Amino acid sequence: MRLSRYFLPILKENPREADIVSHRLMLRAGMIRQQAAGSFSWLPLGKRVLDKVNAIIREEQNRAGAQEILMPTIQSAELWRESGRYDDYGKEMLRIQDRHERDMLFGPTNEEMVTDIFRSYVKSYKDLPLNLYHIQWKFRDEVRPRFGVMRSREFLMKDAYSFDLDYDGAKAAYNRMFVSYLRTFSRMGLQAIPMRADTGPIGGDLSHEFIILADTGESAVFCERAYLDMAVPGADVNYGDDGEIAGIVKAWTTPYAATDEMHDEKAWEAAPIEGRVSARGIEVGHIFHFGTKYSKPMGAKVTGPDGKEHFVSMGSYGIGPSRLIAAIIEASHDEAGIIWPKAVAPFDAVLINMKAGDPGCDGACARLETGLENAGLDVLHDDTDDRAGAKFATADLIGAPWQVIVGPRGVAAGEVEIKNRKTGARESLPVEAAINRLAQEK
Ligand code: 5CA
Repeated sequence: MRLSRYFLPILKENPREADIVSHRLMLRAGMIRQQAAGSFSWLPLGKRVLDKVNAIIREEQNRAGAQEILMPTIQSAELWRESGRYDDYGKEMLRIQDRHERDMLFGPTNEEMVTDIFRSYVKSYKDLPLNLYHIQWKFRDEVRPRFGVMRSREFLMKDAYSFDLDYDGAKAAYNRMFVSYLRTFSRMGLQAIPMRADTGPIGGDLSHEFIILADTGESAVFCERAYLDMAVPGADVNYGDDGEIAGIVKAWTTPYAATDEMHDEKAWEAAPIEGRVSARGIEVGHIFHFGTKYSKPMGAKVTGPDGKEHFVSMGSYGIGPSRLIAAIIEASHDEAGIIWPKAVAPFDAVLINMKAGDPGCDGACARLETGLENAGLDVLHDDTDDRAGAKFATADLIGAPWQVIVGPRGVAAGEVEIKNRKTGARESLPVEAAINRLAQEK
């Protein structure tokens, strides 16, 4: 991709409306644009990151046995009257009427709709377990939308919903999602800690929030340091083995970890004092078991092996991909800009032509661009005639893991420079060697 053709509206000045670093950097790097309070467009650079984040979420949901669907954003109030939540949800729900004056709403979540899908088709325990998810826009009329995409009104959510015959089945489904969340966040370079959490308007009796520790986080959290050294299960984890999965969940729920609302001072004081971390955190995922809260009022039941009808036991499992991107930036940046973890970087490398128009530099850049792309890397080629200083600042700001710097002196000596964005380490090497090196690092 040539930067001269790429829509990358970089801001030189710090935007005044941004209070936290992720919001500031997302605006400055031309990733997002605010359209109204708490509502954002995703520009090309931001959309690339969003797609990478969603791809990881999908892979890990599918690996854990969930199946992707896509439900509408606009829902009928009728369904929500069945569960009783139409009145309960309050002002956060955006209520709409269509031309026939039918009550509609912009979905803040999808428990009712997915329960309706389930009850229309599934009648026997033999079709269980079932877990359906989608990645879809939600709207919540937050009192205080703030911090950019961290707490917005319209935001993307991956929401999964599990259906099981009984509590044991539902607990196994909950555990599978728990483990898939550990893998999902870790693949994005994040250390997410599962914490006992309040269930709020979703309801139920068992719930964990997945929290990234960060000073700018909205929640006060309490956990043991032990979490910071725990190994996340590998891709070979066996989701078909309920015992193995339950073992992982046990290990990850044994040290103390709770959000403010669920904090238990007594249990906390029982933990060794030097291991206690009292911090702030960003909630990037939230999982719930709520049993028959929706299946009972909405009549979602199956025939069990005993020949009798059972209301299915359900859970729901959310991740906020848009918030996640802000959380990744909060966790990984420096003075100069964003430092993307490899797995979610919008580009693998920025190729900087220090003297566009110089035949030697142009030729080396063309070879590098083709070579790197053939090796499977996404490259942003800065072919503009900006000053070198501005080019370096842009490359640092948008935070691709590698920069390849091509200048007339290096080219005369047959070499280009590569720079690691995270460590700042630089190395000079011939074009072919640079291509091989970055291909290996990918
Ligand atoms: N139906 C359940 C689980 S699918 C649910 O709605 N859970 S939730 O309310 O906890 O939201 C799930 C995730 O969406 C949160 O963990 C968070 O990452 C994200 N999220 C929630 N509200 C916002 C918001 N206002 N802005 C950005 N992301 C949000």
